[in-house]
Amino acid sequence: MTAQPAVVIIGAGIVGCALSDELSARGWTDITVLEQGPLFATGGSTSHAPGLVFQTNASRAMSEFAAYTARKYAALSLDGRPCYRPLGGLEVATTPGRAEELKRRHGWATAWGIESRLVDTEECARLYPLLDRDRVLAGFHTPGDGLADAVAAAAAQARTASGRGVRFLAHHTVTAMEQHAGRVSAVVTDQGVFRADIVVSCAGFWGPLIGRMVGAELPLVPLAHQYVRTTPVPALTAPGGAAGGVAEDLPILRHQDQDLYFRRHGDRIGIGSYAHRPLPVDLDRPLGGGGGPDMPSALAFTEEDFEPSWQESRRLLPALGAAKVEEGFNGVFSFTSDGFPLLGEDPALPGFWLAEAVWVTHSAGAAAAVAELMVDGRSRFDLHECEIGRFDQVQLAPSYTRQRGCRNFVEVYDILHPLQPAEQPRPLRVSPFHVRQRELGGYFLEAGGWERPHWFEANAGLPEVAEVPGRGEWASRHWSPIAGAEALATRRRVGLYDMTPLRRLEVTGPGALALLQGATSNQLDKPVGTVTYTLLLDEGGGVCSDLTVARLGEQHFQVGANTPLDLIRLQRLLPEDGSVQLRDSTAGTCCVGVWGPLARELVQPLTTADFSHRGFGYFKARRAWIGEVPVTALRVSYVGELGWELYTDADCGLRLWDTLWQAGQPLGAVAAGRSAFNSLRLEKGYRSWGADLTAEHHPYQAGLGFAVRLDKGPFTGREALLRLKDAPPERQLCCLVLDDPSAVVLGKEPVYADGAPAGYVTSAAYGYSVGASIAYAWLPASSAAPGSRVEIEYFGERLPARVAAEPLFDPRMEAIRC
Ligand code: FFO
Repeated sequence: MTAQPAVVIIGAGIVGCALSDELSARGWTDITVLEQGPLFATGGSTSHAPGLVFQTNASRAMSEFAAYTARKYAALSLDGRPCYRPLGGLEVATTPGRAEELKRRHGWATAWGIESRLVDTEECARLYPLLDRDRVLAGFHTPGDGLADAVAAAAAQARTASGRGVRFLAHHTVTAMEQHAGRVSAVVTDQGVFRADIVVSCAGFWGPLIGRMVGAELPLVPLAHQYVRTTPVPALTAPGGAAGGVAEDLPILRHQDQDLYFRRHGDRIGIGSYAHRPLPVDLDRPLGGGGGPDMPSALAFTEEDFEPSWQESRRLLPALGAAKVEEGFNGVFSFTSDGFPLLGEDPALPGFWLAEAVWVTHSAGAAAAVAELMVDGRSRFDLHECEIGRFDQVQLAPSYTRQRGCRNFVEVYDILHPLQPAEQPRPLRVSPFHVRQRELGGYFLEAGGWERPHWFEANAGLPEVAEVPGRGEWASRHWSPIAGAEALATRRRVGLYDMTPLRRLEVTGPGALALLQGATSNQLDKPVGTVTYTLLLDEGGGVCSDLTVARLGEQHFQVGANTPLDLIRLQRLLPEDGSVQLRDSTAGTCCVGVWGPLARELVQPLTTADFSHRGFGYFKARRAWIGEVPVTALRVSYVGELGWELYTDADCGLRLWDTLWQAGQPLGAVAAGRSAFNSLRLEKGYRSWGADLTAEHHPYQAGLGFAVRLDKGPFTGREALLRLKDAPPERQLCCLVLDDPSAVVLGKEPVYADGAPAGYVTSAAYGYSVGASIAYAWLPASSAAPGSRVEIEYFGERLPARVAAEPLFDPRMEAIRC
């Protein structure tokens, strides 16, 4: 590919236009934007979008996309008309539960650097005089939120891009994609063929149709969502009228208790509703648009669906008075199975990129992220929640996408506990131990399609249960004191943990070592039988994943990984000579972690292999039989105890579990769940990639410098690390201990240093064996020294905490190297 690849962008909605601007601003100008409709009111979701930009989101990346969008559009104008009005955003609570939720949202905003404040009823009424103040309990105000004119913002960005040479072609319908030598090579339209080195689908809810042209099943479901405009509302215009006259700059408003949002259109109010039944759209049938030929994405209004929302709108805003719904439509836009956009390059087809399922709210930020990935190979945003390769095959089934997408529509404004799993479709993936886990009364939550026991009711009788302290209502959800007892039993005796969902990759062949050496940071050229903890880095030194690499043979490695993106990253580095084979072996195999001071007493009698400390050292691997079951045993423990991960094929899994279980009974072994697991690993200070660190962080600031060997030869990220090694890090991952051991936080809370927001919590748990409430957090270096005093804001309260020396448990490694 030349330095200036030929780029074809499909779709001139707000995402395609923003991307053309972001790419051309970075010097890429050989860009053609193909649009099936007219320019720039194309008829897609952008054309009917009400344009509200609420920045606050549980996801930091999504908040940052929105903040970027607000900043960018605030500086845009089209023919002298501004494209964005920073009217501020107001969310109101009409129930006590929502009032609490607004405090949590204020926490996210503060953690992610978005200006916001919690306001009382009076202030809500002052900001939004149309409200019925008797119904409003509290509010959350974000002054930087606002209203984008989506079509104008698209056009303005397109105009800038055109000035740099980008071409925009209306009325070009894409009909096929051509490929050459394993890459995308051209886009075929009804008006001719366009050669391309890179194709980016920004086709919005039509994305699945484009995906199909290259054999990709996109986890995107188009859903209709109702939007209406009222007849004129006198209170909006009458000075000194019912509402005492209403300022021009009425904020955008959300009433999440009833799934509603509101904006002003001059003397009218626009109302959007998520309160109705999900209305998925089948792209294989004519859309039956109510909005005319130029507005296929606006479907006919189904009045009966809106009726309850209209009544609720009138209750919240009595000033609607005699106004009526003047016009309405069911506007189609994109939902995904996990609520995040689809960004990045399709792992199966080099050159085919996606920027789909992006709402106007996030449009410029998501486009900037994709442009950065394309031009620089990395982005300033943490994209792991958004990258297209994040799904396993089971999560791409059309019926999965539809069920999850519809669920996300229903839950869009719901109060969601961080552990709350989706209920459908379940169970999807189960380990071979699932039947036993059910017999033991497992409390299952779901992650990545896997059923994962968080604790077992069968352990309710453990004496340790009485030692476990209580906690607040929110932190008690999806939690039980039994989990604490399982953690303590692990530290005192031994626990069996189902590690089957831990992703495993097999790397074999004459080039296997060289591939892994070049891809990761630690020295892997070690004797057969060695396990190494190592990091997958990007060119900038950002940590894309942390891995364990077990050398099972000269040319045979088993890699313990995190997400499907790890496999993709390694696949992209595969040599063309076929000297390396790489596959994900997670499905079809299973793993039990046997950990605790009695682990050796449990396992040794079951095997003829030597499991003594001398015979089987820490971070070593070997093949063995446990009873009749052939296993690969790794002496690795993410909970910080003596013990092994025992891997076998799925067919023998149940036998392995039963063998270990029986041998464990006289020793007081317990089956233990994820809840105990997470507590133990935080006590031990082990990082969880994706929560505690991401590609935004480099190893030194994350406390992982020990996994870097700069002298081992070239590897991705080495040059960057040479620069970063001695530079004092601006911020560091820190271990915090809360003063009040009964105050348990859950993650994503803001941390204050010297009274000002300074960082955010990544993971948190109560540490049962150390008797402390633990929170890991990113903090500026000035506040990162052990002993520093900080505060964690939790539901609006500031909880005092201190930075502690880590790890809290077994810093001298006596429990684990014995
Ligand atoms: N692979 C295996 N086999 N087991 C795991 O639990 C995990 N992980 C991720 C992904 N791969 C895995 C990696 N996270 C340690 C810390 C974090 C891990 C895995 C292992 C660990 O034992 N660190 C020790 C030893 C370091 C060393 O000797 O180099 C330490 O930091 O002291 C689970 O998420």
